[in-house]
Amino acid sequence: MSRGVWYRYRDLLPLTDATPLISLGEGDTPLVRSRYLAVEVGCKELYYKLEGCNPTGSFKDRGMVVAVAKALESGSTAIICASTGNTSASAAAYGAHSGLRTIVLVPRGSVATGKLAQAIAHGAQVLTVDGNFDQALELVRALSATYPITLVNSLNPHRLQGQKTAAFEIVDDLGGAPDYLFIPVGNAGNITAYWMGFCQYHELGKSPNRPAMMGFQAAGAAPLVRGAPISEPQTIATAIRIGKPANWQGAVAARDESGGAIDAVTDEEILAAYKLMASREGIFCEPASAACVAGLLKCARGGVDFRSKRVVCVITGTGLKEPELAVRHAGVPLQNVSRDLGEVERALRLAVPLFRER
Ligand code: AN7
Repeated sequence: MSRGVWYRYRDLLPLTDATPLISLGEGDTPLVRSRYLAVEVGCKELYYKLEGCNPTGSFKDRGMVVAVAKALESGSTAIICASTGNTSASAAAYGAHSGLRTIVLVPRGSVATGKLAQAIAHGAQVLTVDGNFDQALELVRALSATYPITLVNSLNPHRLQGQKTAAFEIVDDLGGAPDYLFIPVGNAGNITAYWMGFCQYHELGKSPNRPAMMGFQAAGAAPLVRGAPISEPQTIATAIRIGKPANWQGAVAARDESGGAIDAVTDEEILAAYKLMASREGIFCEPASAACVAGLLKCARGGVDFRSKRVVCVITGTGLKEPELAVRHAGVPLQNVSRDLGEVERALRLAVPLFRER
C-alpha cells in the first residue's frame, strides 16, 4: 500500500495523532541521471528530480496531501485555491479523495487543457476569472477570510511542509545536497520549501552541505529579478505566469542565504530547453519545468564552471498536460501512408536492402 510523503518523513512533518494519513501515492519520485546535457554543460553529475511522476503530474501533490490532511483534521469541509493549473488539479484530486468541496479560480484562457480537465474530472467547482493569477489569488484570499473554506495555495504553511520532502529525498538519494539546485519560480512556494528542507536536513546532521539555490523565472514574468511586482505577466510557460509571488520573501531568503541567484530566461530559451529535454533526454516536461534547464544552459554559456559540480534540476511537472504545445512545436509534420510496404519504406527513407531474408 502506498503511504506517500508521510511514511519516510513523518517525524519532520506537522503530524498529530488526529491527522488522517491520506495518500494518493505522492512523493518518492525518481532522480534520473542526465546522459546528454551533462556532457553539453560540462557538468560532473547532473540529475533531474522528476516531480511529474507524482499522482496528478506535478510537485504540488507533496504539499497538497499535507494541506488537505490538516484541513480534514481541523474539521474543514471545503478547500479553495487560485491556480495557473497544477495547484487546482492537485487540490481537486485530494479534495475528491477526501470528500471535500473544492473550489478553484483560474485565469481565463491561460491554463493548459490537461490541468483544467483534471479539475473538472475530479468534480471541483471551477471558475475562470477575467484576470490573471495574481488577481485570482486576491479573490480566494478574500473568500477564505470570510467563509469557512481552507485556502490551499502555498500561503498555507502546510503546503511548504509537504513540499520540503523533495529536498529530503534528493539528499537521501545522493548522500548529501547537490552543489546547485536549479528550480523554476512562479509563486515562489517551491524554492522556499526546498530551502527549508535542505536547511532542516543540514541542521539535523543528515546533510553535510546545502546547495546554492538557482531560481528561474520567465523573462515576461520575472518580478523577483526586476525587484518589483509585474501587473501584466506574460510567458508561454503559463504555470509560472505570475507577477506578484506570494512567497516573495522566502525566495529572496533562499537565494541570499544559499549564495544562489534568481534570474530570467526568455520564452525562446524555455522552448529550446523543453524540446531538448524531450528529444535528447527522453523527459517530457512542461515549459515551466524547462525554465530551470534553460537556466542551467544560460549559466554554462555565461561561463559558470560545472566541471567538478553536482547539479540537480527540479522537473516540476509533466508535458502531457499540454500535448498541443508539443505538437505545435515539433517542427515535423505527421506523415500519412497507405498500407503498401513500398510506400512505407519510401516514407521512412530506408535504404533498399540487397537481399531480403525469407
Ligand atoms: C510545473 O499551479 O502556481 O514557485 O497555481 O505548475 O512554487 O509557484 C504552479 C507553479 C513550477 C512554480 N513548475 O512553482 C499553480 C502554480 C510548475 C508549476 C511552478 C508551478 P512555485
